[in-house]
Amino acid sequence: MAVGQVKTTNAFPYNFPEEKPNMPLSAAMQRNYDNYMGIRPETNELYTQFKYTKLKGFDYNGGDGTISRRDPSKVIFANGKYYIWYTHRKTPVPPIGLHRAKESSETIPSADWDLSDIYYATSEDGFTWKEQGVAVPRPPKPHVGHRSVTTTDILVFKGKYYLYYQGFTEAPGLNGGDYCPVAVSYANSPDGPWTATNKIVIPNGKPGEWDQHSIHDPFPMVHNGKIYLYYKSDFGKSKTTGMVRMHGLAIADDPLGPFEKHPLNPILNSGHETTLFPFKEGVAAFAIRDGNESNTIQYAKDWVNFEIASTVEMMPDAAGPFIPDAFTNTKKGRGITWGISHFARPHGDWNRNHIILLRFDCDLSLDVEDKAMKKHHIIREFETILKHGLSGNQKKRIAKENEKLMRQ
Ligand code: AAL
Repeated sequence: MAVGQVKTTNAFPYNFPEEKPNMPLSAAMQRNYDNYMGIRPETNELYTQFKYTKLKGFDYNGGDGTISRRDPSKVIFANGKYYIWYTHRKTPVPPIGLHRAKESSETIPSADWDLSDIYYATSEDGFTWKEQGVAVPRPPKPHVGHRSVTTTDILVFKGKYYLYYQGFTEAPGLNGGDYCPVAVSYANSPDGPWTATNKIVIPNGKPGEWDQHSIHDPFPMVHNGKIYLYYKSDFGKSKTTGMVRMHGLAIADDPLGPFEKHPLNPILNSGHETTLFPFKEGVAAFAIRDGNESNTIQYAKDWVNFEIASTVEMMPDAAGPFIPDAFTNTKKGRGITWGISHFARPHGDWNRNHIILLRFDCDLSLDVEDKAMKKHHIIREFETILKHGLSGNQKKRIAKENEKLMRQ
């Protein structure tokens, strides 16, 4: 062969074939055709960017850490307006931290979600909100949740409203991390009044089981005429590693239970708070922040066995999307375009620790075609990169490695 000539047989074409070509393909190319809803992010219905907007209408006492709003429910539309429910903490002092839980009291919170009640707010545009006050307060002792009721989510089923939430009977952190099962309250209207069952509806696992300490972030939807409630648990802490966070599923015929935990739990190996929505015949889930597959959106055709559907950036924390078909028992989920999420320590100061609610927008919808949301690569500020600088110890380690090489 002459110099400069390349021997190619059957090279992959320059014009990207929309269909999987009939030719030998690498594992990566097989995956690109087989595993995603589009062969590039622009055509992948489960790929999106996220845009953020500050909400109007909430006061945080100048951000001094005495008021927190976090872990919003999904958004629902009822009575001509949008509704959200969320954890609301108003304490004389900011939280002292999980590691100092023993110093907490009836007025001094350990974690940001300690000593909290469930509040709600309404809006006509999703940007300006009016806080309506408490929906579910902490019940009196000894009922589940008397220490704190937090991290709620809403279900609408056969004309009734149900709020599921974490019920604490001790300060978070007292026994390492959180210790909480899930409780439920119900009402005939989203404005209440709410009746607390004062019973545990999703219990912690038995000692030794993965979800023995916490049932976090309950997230109910309706599928196959049943309540499909996804949740997260923290587990697997060892001497050298932190907690693992994975998600499970519990299913019931009746919103008040009994709920049966799925035998394949955990069903999502990554993620922190739960965010899901019906999509086509299946369900899509956000895997944010933690785990081998964090920063992905995943899809389970059968609502149980999830596969990675896209890799995304800057995902919303604790997102509660507006999901018009969350409770319609749909087999043709249409997806989502916005919701409410939260942002921790907007000022970056642990001594004034609190969380604020925030709006996110995206295009994970079969009904919207927003090209700007399908762009890839977020341009980061130089300052952000510099904040992730090397520590003193890392610099010392590098100096040692250099020295070792020089001596050779
Ligand atoms: C989160 C959630 C749960 C945890 C705590 C408050 O964001 O996973 O709600 O208990 O942190």
